[in-house]
Amino acid sequence: MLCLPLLLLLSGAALAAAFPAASQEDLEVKYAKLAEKYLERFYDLKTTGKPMGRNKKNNPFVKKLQEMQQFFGLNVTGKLDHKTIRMMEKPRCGVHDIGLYSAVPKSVAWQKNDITYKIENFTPDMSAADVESSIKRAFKVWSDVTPLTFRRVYEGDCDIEIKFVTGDHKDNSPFDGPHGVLAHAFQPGPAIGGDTHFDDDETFTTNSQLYNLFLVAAHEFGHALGLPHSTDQGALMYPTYPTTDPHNFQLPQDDINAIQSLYGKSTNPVQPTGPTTPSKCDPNIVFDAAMTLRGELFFFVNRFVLRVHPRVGETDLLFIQELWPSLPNDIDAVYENPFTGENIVFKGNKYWTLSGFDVSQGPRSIMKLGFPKNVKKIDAAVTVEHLSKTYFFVNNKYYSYDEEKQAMDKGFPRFIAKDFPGMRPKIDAAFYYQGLLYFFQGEAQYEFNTGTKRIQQVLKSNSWLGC
Ligand SMILES: [Ca+2]
Ligand SMILES: [Ca+2]
Ligand SMILES: [Ca+2]
Ligand SMILES: [Zn+2]
Ligand SMILES: [Zn+2]
Repeated sequence: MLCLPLLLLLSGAALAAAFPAASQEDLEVKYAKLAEKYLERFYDLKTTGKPMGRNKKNNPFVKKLQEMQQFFGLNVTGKLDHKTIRMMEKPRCGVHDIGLYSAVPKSVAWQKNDITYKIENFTPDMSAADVESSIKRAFKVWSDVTPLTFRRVYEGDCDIEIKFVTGDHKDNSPFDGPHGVLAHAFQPGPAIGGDTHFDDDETFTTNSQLYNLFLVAAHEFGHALGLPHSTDQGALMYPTYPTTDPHNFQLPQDDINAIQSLYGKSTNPVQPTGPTTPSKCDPNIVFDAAMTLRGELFFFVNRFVLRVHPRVGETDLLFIQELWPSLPNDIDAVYENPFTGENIVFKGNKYWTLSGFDVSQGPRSIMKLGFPKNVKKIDAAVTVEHLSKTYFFVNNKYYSYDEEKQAMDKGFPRFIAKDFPGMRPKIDAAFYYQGLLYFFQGEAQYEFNTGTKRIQQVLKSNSWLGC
């Protein structure tokens, strides 16, 4: 199940490259229905039941499609391209992306801090105790960052009524069977206000199998408390099912800001903070690691990877685990071994071997590569292809690994400053591209020529990202 989105992603990219013209028409025909339904449901497109033309001026379909592309940070083309279709096919929340909250001028928040909830029924997918603890933990996500408290009641009135239902369940928002819409919730208010419904045609879980009930519930309770969808791809309130390890979940800063704007700050003396989503055009962007892979460039930043086709100039922001589900976040270093086609990823004193998009081995100890015991972490790694050497940068020194002999070179570590004149420690990330080395340090990037041993150019760290 987990590898399905990736397969779509790869085949989609390949198709787009191979048949650009023919496939656009095919896409429009093949996915017209899906797209109309999607835009009707989430973007308030008015349909007549008849197929919609595409060519009229001020075409409502095109307008709504552009709105959707804008919301998800896609290229705003007004056309059904592969990326747009892929986004529409993702499992998501049933609440509108626009309209629902903007129609209400303000104060969709509860006018009190003690909120009550009731669990009306349970899903057969999990034990009752697991449902209860997932729900409790999902509320805690929000009570940890606000003055709100959540109290469970077993009968009588409550604010947030929680139910597992299927298909049409008499609230004008029928569920759609497996996948697609996973759940929905109503904004604060009397009666149905705040109520949260889960589509029981889904399989709900306590682990990283689809769909983790805690993650779905935490998102829905955001709505039940008055939050709309966020356009921040890393936010819990982004409309699609999150690519996040449910066991190490941390509420992103975007969601903390949103909920605190409704209910105020936490009563904790130390204000909680959360992870932020990198923005490729942020001039202060700093990379954890960088690599090439089959001609593309990959820049790692906390939970994310920015994937760039240098020729096309398009940049995609993806979760690391969307591409490599078993890799950790916050990696230290990565390099492509051009001789084996493998990529090696480092975090702390461990490394993983990737072959394409599969993790083929690991984690293993870096001592296996010949590092001495005192090396606990690698700052950056890069293979210089024409020398058959891989350099590992550790503080102010570097190690050289012979890819042919598969062993560390003698006489290392050496000082970075000595062999890479002009480069100061520490190096954040490095990659090798078309005969040149690129070093990243804070917001700066150094283009280094190994032949002349000189820095040829100083660039901004995000110069590859098409800003
Ligand atoms: Ca209610
Ligand atoms: Ca569904
Ligand atoms: Ca690094
Ligand atoms: Zn939602
Ligand atoms: Zn419902």
